[in-house]
Amino acid sequence: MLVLALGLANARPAHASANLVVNPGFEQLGSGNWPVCWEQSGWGSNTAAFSVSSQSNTGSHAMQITMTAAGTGDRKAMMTENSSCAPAVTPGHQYLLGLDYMTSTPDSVVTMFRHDTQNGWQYWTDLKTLPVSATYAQTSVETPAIPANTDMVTWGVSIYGVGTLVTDDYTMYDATAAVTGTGCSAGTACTAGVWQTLPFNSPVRSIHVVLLKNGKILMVAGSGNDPNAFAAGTFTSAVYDPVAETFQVIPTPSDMFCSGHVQLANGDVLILGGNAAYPAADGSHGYEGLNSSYLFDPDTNTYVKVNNLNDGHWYPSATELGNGDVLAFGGLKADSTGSVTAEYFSAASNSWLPLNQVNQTWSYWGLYPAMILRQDGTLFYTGSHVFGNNISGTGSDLYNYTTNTITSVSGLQDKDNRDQSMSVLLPPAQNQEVLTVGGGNVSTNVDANRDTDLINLSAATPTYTAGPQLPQGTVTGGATETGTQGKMYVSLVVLPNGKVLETGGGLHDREDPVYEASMYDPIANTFTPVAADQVPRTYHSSAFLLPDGRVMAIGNNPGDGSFDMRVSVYSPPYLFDGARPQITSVGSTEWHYGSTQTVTVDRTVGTAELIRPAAVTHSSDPNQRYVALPVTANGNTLSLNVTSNPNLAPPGWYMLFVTDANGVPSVATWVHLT
Ligand SMILES: [Cu+2]
Repeated sequence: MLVLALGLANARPAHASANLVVNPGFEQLGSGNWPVCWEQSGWGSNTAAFSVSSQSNTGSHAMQITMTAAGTGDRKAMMTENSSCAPAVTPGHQYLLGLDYMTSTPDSVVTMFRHDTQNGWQYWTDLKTLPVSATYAQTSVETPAIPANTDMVTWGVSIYGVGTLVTDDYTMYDATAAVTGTGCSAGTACTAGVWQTLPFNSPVRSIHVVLLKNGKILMVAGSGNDPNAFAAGTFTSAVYDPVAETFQVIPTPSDMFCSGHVQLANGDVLILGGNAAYPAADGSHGYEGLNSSYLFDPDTNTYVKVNNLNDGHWYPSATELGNGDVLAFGGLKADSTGSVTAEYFSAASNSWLPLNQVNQTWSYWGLYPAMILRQDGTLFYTGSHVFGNNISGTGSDLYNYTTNTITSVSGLQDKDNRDQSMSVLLPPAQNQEVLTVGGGNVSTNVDANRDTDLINLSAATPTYTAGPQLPQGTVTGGATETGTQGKMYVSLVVLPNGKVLETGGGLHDREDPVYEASMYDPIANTFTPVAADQVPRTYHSSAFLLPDGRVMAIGNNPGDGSFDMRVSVYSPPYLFDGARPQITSVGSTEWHYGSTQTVTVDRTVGTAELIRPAAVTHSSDPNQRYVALPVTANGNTLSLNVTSNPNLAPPGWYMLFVTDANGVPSVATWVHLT
């Protein structure tokens, strides 16, 4: 049974880094209704009882320890000593610890353990005795510099006198004073980053992921590729709060399994199509596309129906235009054949236009065709799609909706083996360069390839050219890929340092996951291997940027029909490379095209950028983009130049990052561009 927790407003100030404590408010309960990532600890001769208390500071739970007989030693609730739960730390850094507490005994003290890379877990230090308080008090303490050879710590509050201690809302931030040029002391994390498998699972089959304007994450399963759930009419989705680490399951009105999705200018999520039927046992029909459409409102966490599409669409893609309208294409229609109907959502009328008001070329663009908006307002079909051969011709086109014309683009390598490839508009969007990576073919079941292709869309005649080959990884069992073996269902994630994380995927459709990740540098045109996610991420998986600068990966639906509910989080090398800059104020969060915006920061930064929040599924997020904001600095006050071209940054909510000269980004602030 899933424990629901409604996030309450958190009065804490913003911090420059992510909270390193997992399950900080005890909202995630595991076996025995005990908080995941917390363990009962202590030593000596005394009598005490642990319990999860409803006397919470925020959320629903708090941690209570009552000592009825003191003697020797202590009792404490500690973060569990494993890599999923214990905060990872960097030697030499200092950390600011915080919590809310009530205690009736003066014998309560914040206690810290460290994990020595040679000698294992050991007691490190006591940090602060907590004054008696009958109501919730907030306390914080800074650690000494972390000793050498320490990669993780745990901490908690020890009680060693008779009384009751209640604690909640633990925080831990890297508080290292700003230093530049001192380099990274975190070992391999400095170049490879670190993956963490979270200690709790998604409550739903997270096939679709949309990052919302409030920093929470909509995860949509619909029937979740489970015909029994479909037959029972059981459709699910959930909203995950990555700060509180809580899930809220959302009533879901239709089977949005393999639908399309895109954020509108106001932050609502437009969801289109989905699954009207699973294939019939007698083979009389295949998957059938749904023609219904909904808006998901992040303010109320509800779906509101809008008018139907003109056609059914299972596996459609949707691209927001510079005027805030949406063009959608592709997928299978109600009779299981490919839909050739372009669909146009008018933001002004909040509805899909009737067929006679939509320009049509009656072209078939495939399933989840990657349609990227160009700076001139036309679209680029990159060649990335799902299931079988590509469209006929060269497999890639320029498409002008207004003039209703299509121009083929040459140069895409091996165009019929780009099924389940991924494309991304490279940072910055102003350069108009697209990268397409990998792919295979579900019908012929060839090994997925290592091809990458680059194109400059601002050229007079844009033409793909071959890029460097993808690095190779290992498959299950540990064998290393050879020859031309690469990946399909690969994910590409734009990062605030202007690079692109390439992660996940498999050698074949729904099987043979490949364990490999790399960092693509658009300036050097190189892929540099980094640490790999240890969870397989193939069919129905997604990876996406979090507002705190980490990357989350979720989902995997192998051929046996199972679904991997684990959640991975990647901390890129930039999170280990010195202190992070901080956005200390934003003049306004309502931004307009062509304006100059003022923000203040805590120290010198190099760049500022807007990154559009993810709306990703099936290696497809054609709206993903990083828009550079030219900076004029006057001390710590920055004037940011906002593009006057809405086609470079379609209207909506964006994550504003600042990044220092070493590529270390701030945590994002949300701004609304219209
Ligand atoms: Cu699917």
